[in-house]
Amino acid sequence: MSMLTKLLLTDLVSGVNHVPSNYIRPLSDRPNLTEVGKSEGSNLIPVIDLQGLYGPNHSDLITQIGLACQDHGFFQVKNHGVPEKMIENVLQIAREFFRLPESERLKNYSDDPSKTTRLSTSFNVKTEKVSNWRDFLRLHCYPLQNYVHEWPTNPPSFREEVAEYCTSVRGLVLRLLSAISESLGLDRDYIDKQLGNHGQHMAMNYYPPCPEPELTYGLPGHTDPNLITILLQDDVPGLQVLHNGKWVAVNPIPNTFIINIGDQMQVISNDRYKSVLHRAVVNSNKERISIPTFYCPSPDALIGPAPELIDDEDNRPAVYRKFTYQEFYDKFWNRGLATECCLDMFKA
Ligand SMILES: *[C@@H]1O[C@H](CO)[C@@H](O)[C@H](O)[C@H]1NC(C)=O
Ligand SMILES: *[C@@H]1O[C@H](CO)[C@@H](O)[C@H](O)[C@H]1NC(C)=O
Ligand SMILES: *[C@@H]1O[C@H](CO)[C@@H](O)[C@H](O)[C@H]1NC(C)=O
Ligand SMILES: O=C(O)CCC(=O)C(=O)O
Repeated sequence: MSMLTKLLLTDLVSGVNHVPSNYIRPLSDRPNLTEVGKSEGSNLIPVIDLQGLYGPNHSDLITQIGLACQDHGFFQVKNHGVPEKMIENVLQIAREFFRLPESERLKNYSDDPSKTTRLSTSFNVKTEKVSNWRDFLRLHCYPLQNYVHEWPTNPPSFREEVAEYCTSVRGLVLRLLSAISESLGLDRDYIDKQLGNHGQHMAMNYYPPCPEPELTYGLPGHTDPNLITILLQDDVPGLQVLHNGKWVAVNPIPNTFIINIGDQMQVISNDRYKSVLHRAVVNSNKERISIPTFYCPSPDALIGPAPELIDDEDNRPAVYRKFTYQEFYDKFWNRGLATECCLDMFKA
């Protein structure tokens, strides 16, 4: 048996007709794939055109962004400034990486979440009871020069192309942080200044086709522990967001990023903006790739509600105590993607 054991899902699944038992969720915890709404009408995850951010419609755009953060915790952006070619390239590189021979991919395998560059599977194989239908390559990418030398060298253009993508996405993040600060009535550089030296991580998620997608998840419902996430998905649906108690599918729109508020933004905004549950489901026909960029404080940064958003007389006391991002992040990885929000452990 041990000779057949595979570290990565990608190498385990070719040719299986059934989901192996360790991927099967208990009955009460399976995705009901027929009960999912579409992102349209009153479920609509807003699509915001960032072109308007620097023109006469500036304040209108700030209002739209603020409402999306408050009501959905999610929005989509177009005219975001990241070149289309760069987006195509990074998706193609991820696709090629997961197609490399097992021995080549395994050069980067690790099940230790504290490693800054690693290929792994599921979520946290050391702590979880049920596995998830996903392999992922996780990279730290800011400051770039501290990490690029750890990245894969195969495909040969990996380091160069992914580095360019990371830098471009970081520019988008900084523009969004300024807009979000403004939408909260804070100085435009307020959030930027709370993040210490800043951190940027990225995942390349690979979800192979699954023979029985109703039994398992690519990723079960979770909120993101970081500040803000910039998600790129390929053209295969799979992302679902919880809105008004219902799961809503956010189907791909070409050349559009999905932005979601993470736990740290919920804290800084003193609960005005919401870090919302989302999940990835799998399908029986097609592999799916998604590439989230997780922007975060540096580990030593002290995070807490913005003083301007606390008012003890006006029924807005501080909802959270202050903590370092390191403390939060350790709790997140050790807890194993439980749906109950990690944030509850940091209430004032
Ligand atoms: C899924 O949801 C539909 C619609 O609400 C319901 O009819 C069906 O019984 C549910 N399926 C399962 C397996 O729970
Ligand atoms: C500003 O917004 C209005 C209404 O949404 C739109 O018609 C107009 O084209 C926008 N102007 C610019 C410069 O984007
Ligand atoms: C990842 O793999 C590349 C080869 O593609 C190697 O040069 C690099 O050192 C590996 N990084 C880690 C952290 O194992
Ligand atoms: O694959 C997706 O669309 C969602 C990915 C995600 O939520 C994550 O990596 O945390």
